[in-house]
Amino acid sequence: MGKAASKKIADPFSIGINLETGEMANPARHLVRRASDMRGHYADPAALEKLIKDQGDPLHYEVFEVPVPQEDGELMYCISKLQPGAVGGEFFMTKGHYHSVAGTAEIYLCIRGGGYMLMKTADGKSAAEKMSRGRMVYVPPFWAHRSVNTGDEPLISFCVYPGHAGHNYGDIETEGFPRRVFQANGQVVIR
Ligand code: S6P
Ligand code: ZN
Repeated sequence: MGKAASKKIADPFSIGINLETGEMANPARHLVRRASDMRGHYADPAALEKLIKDQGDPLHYEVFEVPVPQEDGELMYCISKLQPGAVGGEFFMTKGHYHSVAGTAEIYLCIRGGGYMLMKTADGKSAAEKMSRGRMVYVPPFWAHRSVNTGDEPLISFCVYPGHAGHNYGDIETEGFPRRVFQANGQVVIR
């Protein structure tokens, strides 16, 4: 008897995603991160505090999801929407995470805006892949990933990853990523 026979088989479904705005029909989960949620992540903490004070703790990024069972064999999907801006010259970015089940990959299809996906492994490798409309970034198993918006409009991506992957913020808050993305004299600079 196959595995499917021992488990209730779910019904297929489909949803609409607006490819201009990233809006997902009836998202069941809406994660919101504001500037104050990003403490500890930018190179210039004083600039972040100034932004929080001057701009009333502005929206940083949102994730819209319709959760599927968090099980091996399922595929979780979401829309990630990262606002444009900078903190002390460092472009707005997501916190970044490994997956709790470290050997699980993720696909990001950029549908609007531009930026980079910064990635690192626990044993010291580092990578940056460009994100732009119509470009797909493959995050292999074991790579922590953080997106960075270098444009002047929201960076919107459609993400797909295994249902049981989970999030592990591990060493991100203490060590960050080896590379950061800044604006300098109107240029995008990865240091
Ligand atoms: C999940 C996927 C995204 C991120 C989202 C927020 O594996 O990579 O849904 O959760 O972009 O990022 P973070 O780093 O704050 O969880
Ligand atoms: Zn992920």
